[in-house]
Amino acid sequence: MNTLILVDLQYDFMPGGSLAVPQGDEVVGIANNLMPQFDLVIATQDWHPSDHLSFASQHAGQAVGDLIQLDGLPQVLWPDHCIQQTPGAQLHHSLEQQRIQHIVQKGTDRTIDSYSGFFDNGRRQATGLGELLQQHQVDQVSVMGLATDYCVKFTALDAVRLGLNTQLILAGCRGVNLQPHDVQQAIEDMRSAGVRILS
Ligand code: VGL
Ligand code: ZN
Repeated sequence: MNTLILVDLQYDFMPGGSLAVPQGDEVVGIANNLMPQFDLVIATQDWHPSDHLSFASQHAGQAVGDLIQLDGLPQVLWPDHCIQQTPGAQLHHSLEQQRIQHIVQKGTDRTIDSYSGFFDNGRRQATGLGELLQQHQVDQVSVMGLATDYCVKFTALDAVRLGLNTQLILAGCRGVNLQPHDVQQAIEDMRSAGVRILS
């Protein structure tokens, strides 16, 4: 099974969204062009409760971009984003959703963030994506979406750790770059972990 994983193609990560990734909207058309080449297409969806503890708004005296400790894990604080049932959490309307067989939601536990589509950041709970791929006997995945330096990176790294042959479709990714070289570092981290970078 040749599988495409589309990471977080949601309005809050698009220009105008609350956690906008520069040029994030450019990858929607790339996803549409690629989907017909795959046997299985899965999308992840960041899906937070409104009081999620990754939101700066939940921490008095803290600002967006601050780094805190959350239940023993480092946590960057974000603007409120991808709140369940809100327009910002919806997948972009131009994305051809009839080609997507499964949507995997993540970040639903208030107390822990989940960048990877497979596990939360503490690897305490699985989302079901790993089992889903196993059921479909997937051994090869291609990953693209938003954002390169967060959810794409951790999804690709977990895919490799689970033994999947993993490719990053670089043209289909855009990053946040909270620090100037975060995207470049993320690409290096993925490459050295064994992700094949397609450019
Ligand atoms: C993401 C930050 C917070 C992402 C999700 O999709 O990369 N980044 N939540
Ligand atoms: Zn999030």
